[in-house]
Amino acid sequence: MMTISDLNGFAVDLGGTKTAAARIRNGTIVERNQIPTERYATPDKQVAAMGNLLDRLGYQRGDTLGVAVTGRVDSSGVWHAVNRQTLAKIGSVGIGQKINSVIGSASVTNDAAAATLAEATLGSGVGFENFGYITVSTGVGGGLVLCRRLHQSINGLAGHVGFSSSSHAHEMCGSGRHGTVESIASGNAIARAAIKAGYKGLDVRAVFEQAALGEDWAETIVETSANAVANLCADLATILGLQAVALGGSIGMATGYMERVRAHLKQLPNIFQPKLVRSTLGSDGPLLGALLQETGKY
Ligand code: BMX
Repeated sequence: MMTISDLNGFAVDLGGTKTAAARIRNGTIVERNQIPTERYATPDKQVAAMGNLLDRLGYQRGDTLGVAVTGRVDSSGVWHAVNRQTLAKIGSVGIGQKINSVIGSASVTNDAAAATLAEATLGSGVGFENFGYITVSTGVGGGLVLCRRLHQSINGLAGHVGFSSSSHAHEMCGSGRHGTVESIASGNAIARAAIKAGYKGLDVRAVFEQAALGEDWAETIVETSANAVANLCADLATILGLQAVALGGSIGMATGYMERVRAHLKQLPNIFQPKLVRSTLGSDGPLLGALLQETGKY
């Protein structure tokens, strides 16, 4: 596996549930701080939170900094939450400019795209010409490497695989699109399904524990999520000829989840089954990828 020994600097990962910052030396995270993400915080508050985390790591204006955020970031550096239920106050935010004036110069990229870049450069995607990454987390995000390049679009939506439709999904998604993969498979969807099943107050971890104990209602919820993600993998392989898909995110990497996805994939004809691999970088992926993006070392 390739290592990037001269990857040095700082990175921030603002996800739907947590915001993390890291100091990176020779391609390795040497120090990290994390706080819960405030769902209803204004853009200014989100940037202030990033700045506080970086201060604690010794960041100083002028240091190399890469930032990854949940939501799409267009080519002008404007940040939009695609799913407004995840970040209520993020409409069209000139995030690049804000970070520049409050913290310092940084490139800003989508969190899953950053993780994809890191996996393709340093992790589970090394060696594949056409590779996909899916994070099953607060939302369902992703990224695509086509002909060894991270595929990006002017509007920043490319790779947002969680907003494709699923035959398993029947509800409105916070993106405004009906029946998306995210609306049935994500952490938020699993928590909503538990409430609907009459188990208010249980978090996603508890739903997984109940599924492992053989509770039918929880088993159905987790299985439906895994089935939707398996079919997403098959769709991506069909449309793009992906050789491999890596699964990441707190749910994607939860014990037994990938095995469930694999079992559903195995029911399909071989040609629709990309190689399914586990993310090797885990929650370090968006941080390393954000810095890779900033330094252009990929
Ligand atoms: C959503 C979308 C993506 C993001 C993905 C995973 C929003 C706010 N986010 O699909 O941009 O990459 O979730 O994000 O629209 P996470 O918050 O689960 O890490």
